[in-house]
Amino acid sequence: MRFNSVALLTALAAGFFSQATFASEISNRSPAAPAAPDAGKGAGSKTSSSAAAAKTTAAAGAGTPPASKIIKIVVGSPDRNKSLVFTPNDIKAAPGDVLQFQFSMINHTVTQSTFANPCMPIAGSEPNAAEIHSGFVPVGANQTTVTTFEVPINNTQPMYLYCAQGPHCMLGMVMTVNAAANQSFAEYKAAAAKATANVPATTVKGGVLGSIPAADAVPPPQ
Ligand SMILES: *[C@@H]1O[C@H](CO)[C@@H](O)[C@H](O)[C@H]1NC(C)=O
Ligand SMILES: *[C@@H]1O[C@H](CO)[C@@H](O)[C@H](O)[C@H]1NC(C)=O
Ligand SMILES: *[C@@H]1O[C@H](CO)[C@@H](O)[C@H](O)[C@H]1NC(C)=O
Ligand SMILES: *[C@@H]1O[C@H](CO)[C@@H](O)[C@H](O)[C@H]1NC(C)=O
Ligand SMILES: *[C@@H]1O[C@H](CO)[C@@H](O)[C@H](O)[C@H]1NC(C)=O
Ligand SMILES: [Cu+2]
Repeated sequence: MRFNSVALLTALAAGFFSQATFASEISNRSPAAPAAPDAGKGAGSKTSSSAAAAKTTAAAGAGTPPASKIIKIVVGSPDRNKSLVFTPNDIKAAPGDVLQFQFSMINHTVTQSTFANPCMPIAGSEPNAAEIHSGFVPVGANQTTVTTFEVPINNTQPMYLYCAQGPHCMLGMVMTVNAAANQSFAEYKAAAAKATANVPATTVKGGVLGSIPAADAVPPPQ
């Protein structure tokens, strides 16, 4: 555990982002949204172990393709009142790149769906697909580390990703990687807004959980 006790974790989670604030954020975004989940209940059992590998980009010689890069994605936003987003949320990535999701606030997931069935795990639509799911990553107040989920990119196939917490997917907490022109981020987000359920995947898959010092995360916690 990253925390001293379940009680401390629960207190931190509740104090960090109160129900009132959460409800107000939800209502600002969508009056018709389902009720917010109980932010303070339960305790995550995630054991974020070793620090993420300090990846360095490979030295690129003349004439070689661009070096692979780490693409940092904040699961949230610097503006906590508009934090139910991925930042950035519509990206291009090349084979060899690594998506580094940084869980800086609240209690989110990054989970893969198909374009056609947003807010649903991809395995429900394509049982043999590679699947991305970070699991729920709660963040306590004043945490000195930020949990990361690193996903290596193997091809240029479009990926459609969402947060499976409460109604976050319907509220626009979605993102695309190499989205097709005719299956764009905007179209995916619009389809997600009409989803009737937000379903997490069952197993952490497709990436590696780790942690980095909070001071190294973008944006640094306030
Ligand atoms: C995070 O969210 C999940 C799903 O709603 C919940 O089961 C878990 O208890 C939450 N963790 C914390 C610490 O609030
Ligand atoms: C964020 O929301 C809180 C609660 O609704 C409000 O008091 C505060 O002024 C807001 N901050 C900004 C920058 O809008
Ligand atoms: C977090 O830090 C702030 C500012 O230093 C402090 O006021 C607050 O009590 C701390 N919260 C917890 C749960 O430690
Ligand atoms: C999107 O365009 C590609 C070709 O560029 C085509 O194969 C595919 O069927 C199109 N998808 C939709 C949903 O129109
Ligand atoms: C790329 O391949 C690795 C190793 O099989 C896998 O863990 C990862 O999830 C794959 N990336 C994507 C985006 O599917
Ligand atoms: Cu979320």
